[in-house]
Amino acid sequence: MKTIINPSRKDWNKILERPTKTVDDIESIVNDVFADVQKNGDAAIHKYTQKFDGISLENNIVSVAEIKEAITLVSDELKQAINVAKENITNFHTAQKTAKVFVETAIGVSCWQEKRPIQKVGLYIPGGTAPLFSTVLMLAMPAQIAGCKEIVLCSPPNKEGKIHPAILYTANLCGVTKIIKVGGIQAIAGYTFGTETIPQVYKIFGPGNQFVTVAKQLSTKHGVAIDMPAGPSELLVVADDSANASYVASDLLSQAEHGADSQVILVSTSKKMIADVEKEIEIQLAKLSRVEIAEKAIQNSKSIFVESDEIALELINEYGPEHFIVCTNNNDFYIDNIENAGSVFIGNYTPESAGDYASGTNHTLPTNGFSKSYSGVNLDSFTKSITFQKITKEGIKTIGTSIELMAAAEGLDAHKNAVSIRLKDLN
Ligand code: HSO
Ligand code: ZN
Repeated sequence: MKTIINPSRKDWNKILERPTKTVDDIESIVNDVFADVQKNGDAAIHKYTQKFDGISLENNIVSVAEIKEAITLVSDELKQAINVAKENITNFHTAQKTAKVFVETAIGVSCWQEKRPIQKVGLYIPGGTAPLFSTVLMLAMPAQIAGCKEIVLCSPPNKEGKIHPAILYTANLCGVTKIIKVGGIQAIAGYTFGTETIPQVYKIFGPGNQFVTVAKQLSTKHGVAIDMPAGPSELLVVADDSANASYVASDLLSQAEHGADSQVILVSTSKKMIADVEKEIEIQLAKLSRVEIAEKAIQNSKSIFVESDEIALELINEYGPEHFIVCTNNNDFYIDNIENAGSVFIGNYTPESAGDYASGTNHTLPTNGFSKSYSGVNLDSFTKSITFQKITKEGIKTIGTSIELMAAAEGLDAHKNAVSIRLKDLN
C-alpha cells in the first residue's frame, strides 16, 4: 500500500482516482453481439457461448434434473448457512415495504402513490473464479418479496456446460422462475431483445466484468433499465487507535481478493495504526489462497494519514466508497455526517464480509463514486411507483380556474378546454 501523509486538498482528486481501463474496443464488440442477437436470437446466443465460453450447448435452459442434482451436491452445512443469510435478508428487505401515500391536496382532490413490482427482471450472476451464489440471494430475495412475476437468472456455463451447484441451489430456493446457461454480453443482449429461450426483461440486475458492464449500459439505450453502473469492488476503512489493526487488515484484504482491480483505502488519524495495519496485511496476505489477486489490488491501494476526523470525513465524502468501515473513538461523528457511501459498517465486530453474506443488508452497491447519486439494491429497486388522482365535482371547481389560467398562459387551448367544458356543466 502506498502511504500518503497529510495530502493537500488540491491533490485529493488524483489520490482518490479509481484504477480505470479504456473501453473503446469493448464497445465495438458489444455493439456487434447486440446486433447479432437482435437479428438471430438463439442461434447467435449459441455461437457466442461456443466462442467465449468454449462450450456448445444443445439446450441452455437448466432442467429440473439439474436442479435436483445441485440440491444433492450442496452440503447440509452450507444449506443451513444459506438459510441463515436468507432469513436475515428477507427480514430486512420485507421491512422496506412502505404503505401507500395518500393526500387530499385540496378539497375534493385526492392524490395517492402506490408501488407495483417490476413484472420481469433479469438477474446476472458472473462465472469467473468465485461462484457468487450470495449475489443470487441479494437479488432474487428482494425480487420475490417485491412480487416480481418473472425472475430470470443467466449465468455462464463452465467448460463442462454446468453452472456451480450452489448457484443453482440458491436460485431454486429463492424463487427464480427460469435459469439459463448463458453469460457475458450475449446474456445481456438476450435480456434486452428476448430470444426463443431468453425472455426479454424490463430491468437487469447484477455484477459482471467490463464486457457485461458495457453491455448493461447499452441495454438502457434499448429501453431496458439497469440496477446501476457497476465497477470493481472497493472498501474504505477509517480507523484510529481504538481499532484492531489485524481486524482492519483482514477487512481490507477481504475486498482486495475480489479482483486485481479492486481498491481498498485506509484513512487514519494515527500513524501508528497505519504502520500496524500495513504490517498485518503482509502477514495475512501471504496466507491467502487468492494471494496473487489480492496482492495486485493492494498495490493499487492507499493508506492516508490526516490530522483530524473532520478532514477524514471530508475526504471520505469526496471519495464516496462502496463499503465504508468506521472503527474510531468518534464513530457517531462519522455515522451522522457521512453523505456518500453504499453501505456502512460500524465498530470492531462488523466486518464487511457480514454485509456481503448474512447481516441482511444488500451487497449490490454503487462503486466508482456512484454512491454520490445511486442507492444500493434494495426493495425499491424491484418496484416502481404509480401515482393516482381522483377529483370530485367540488374538487374540479376548487382547482379548475388555476388549471385554465396556466394552460392559457402556456398557449395550450385544448388543455384549458378540458377543464372549461366540465366547469360549464357544473355552473
Ligand atoms: N463484496 C462484493 C460482494 C460479495 N462478496 C459477494 C463476496 N461475495 C461486492 O460488494
Ligand atoms: Zn465481497
